[in-house]
Amino acid sequence: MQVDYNERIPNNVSLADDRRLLRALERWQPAYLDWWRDLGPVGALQHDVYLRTAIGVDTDGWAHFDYVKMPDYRWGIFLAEPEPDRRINFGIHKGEPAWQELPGEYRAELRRLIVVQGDTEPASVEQQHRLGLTAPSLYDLRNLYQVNVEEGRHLWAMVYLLHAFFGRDGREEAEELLARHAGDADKPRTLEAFNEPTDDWLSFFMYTFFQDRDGKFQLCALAESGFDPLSRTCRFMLTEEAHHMFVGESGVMRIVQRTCEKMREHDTDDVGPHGAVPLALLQKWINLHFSICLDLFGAEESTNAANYYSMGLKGRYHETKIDDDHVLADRTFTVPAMEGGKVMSRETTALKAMNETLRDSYVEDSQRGLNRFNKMIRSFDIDFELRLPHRVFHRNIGAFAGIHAAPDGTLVDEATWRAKRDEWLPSAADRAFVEALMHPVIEPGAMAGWIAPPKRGIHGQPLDYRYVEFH
Ligand code: BYC
Ligand code: FE
Ligand code: FE
Repeated sequence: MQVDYNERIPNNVSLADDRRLLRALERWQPAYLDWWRDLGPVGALQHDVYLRTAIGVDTDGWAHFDYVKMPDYRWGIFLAEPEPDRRINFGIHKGEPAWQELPGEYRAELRRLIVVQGDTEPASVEQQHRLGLTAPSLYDLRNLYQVNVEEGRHLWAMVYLLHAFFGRDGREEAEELLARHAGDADKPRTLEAFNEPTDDWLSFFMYTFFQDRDGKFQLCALAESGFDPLSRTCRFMLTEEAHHMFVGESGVMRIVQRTCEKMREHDTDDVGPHGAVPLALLQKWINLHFSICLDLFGAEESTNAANYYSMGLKGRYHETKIDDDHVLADRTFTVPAMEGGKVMSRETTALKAMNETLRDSYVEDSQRGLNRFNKMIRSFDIDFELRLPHRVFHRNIGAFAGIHAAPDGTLVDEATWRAKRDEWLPSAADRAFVEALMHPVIEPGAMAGWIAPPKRGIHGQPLDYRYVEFH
């Protein structure tokens, strides 16, 4: 399905046929652009950036690549093609036709899910606001901007659902999505990880590796929704998300590679003085980002999550590929828990354990990524393994919130935690070291010393292509 670019808001949802909705979105559009100017990539309004834009929604050939000034990016509304005769695949409505209109009895729950999802998208752009000032290459700068414009489009996706299906309170929520800001003392973003500073490129690559991966899993769960417009929106968002995962994984991999090269060259673990990021420091960044992202899945036992599932609103990862009854009425599930001051496990209902089930899939997927980093390290004959910290480490949501534990899961007292904190998580000195490495590299083809060049350029272009033209 081609997208109509003659419209002010490109879309494949026949916006032109719904004047009220069109007018509402056209009123929101200037507020969005103002927000982009204030809190989008800093100092980048005039840059020409080699960006991809969606021109269709089928997996082959949806993208068009060209120079665009970011404020002119064609943010629009794209839903994946409808599946003929799609059914609700899980929960108490299993087998009924998927809802094409908002199911009135679940209005509050759907609104909440859509608002929470929508809140994260502009939050990420705000968190990454200043990174363009210190990009390690034009290639990376362009990738940052690509991620930023697509997160902006993900906001459009949720705002469309709010405007199209929720009337007046949907429009109010859409305004609020531009009024809360990452890290704002009075009006912060909803989920904690979306208020954390992300000021250096090591953090950016960890963010796109770990936090966008939460995005992938949450979107996959919402793509299973019985509310078909939400499902179709998320399915198209996931095609964009794949690139964010790539940016994160290849970014961390290139840092690991450069570090290993320097370790071999200088025969030392301490590559800091040689302008690279020591593996021990990478481990601390992993400890931080992984633990705050585990929190994004919510509590181990959650009535909200049970309800979302039973109502048919939010499924499991790859729901339809799972071999069970998809109702789970009397199934149980074992979740980790604190009992008598110890980390134990306990049995709960499969429904209440939905958050934990999704978190399990996430942990597995993250581990696969780390395995690839470790393979790179081994290829240099270096005896070091990057590890995901234990789930109880540094948690702030759920059963382990506020528990003091080492990265291997050993519980420790508060004094030990305080004494060891800087060995386990980025310290002020580590942050200062990483910040000192961050210098903008803007010569085409040149690369900062702490990161290896990518394997190939973007869309068949050479590595020394001018991915960003400054004006
Ligand atoms: N921070 O029953 P529980 C992305 C609250 S990322 C603060 O477990 P539930 C992206 C919770 O709200 C994907 N508060 O909650 C990535 C609840 O509050 P109430 C974003 C938290 O609802 C990178 C209470 O604690 N999408 O797309 O089962 C770049 C009890 O918890 C947090 C979604 O998250 C937290 N981390 O689970 C750009 C999908 N966790 O009701 C974009 C939609 C929990 O007691 N959201 N709380 O006041 C959901 O499915 C669920 O809301 C959550 C929470 C999984 C987030
Ligand atoms: Fe997103
Ligand atoms: Fe993303």
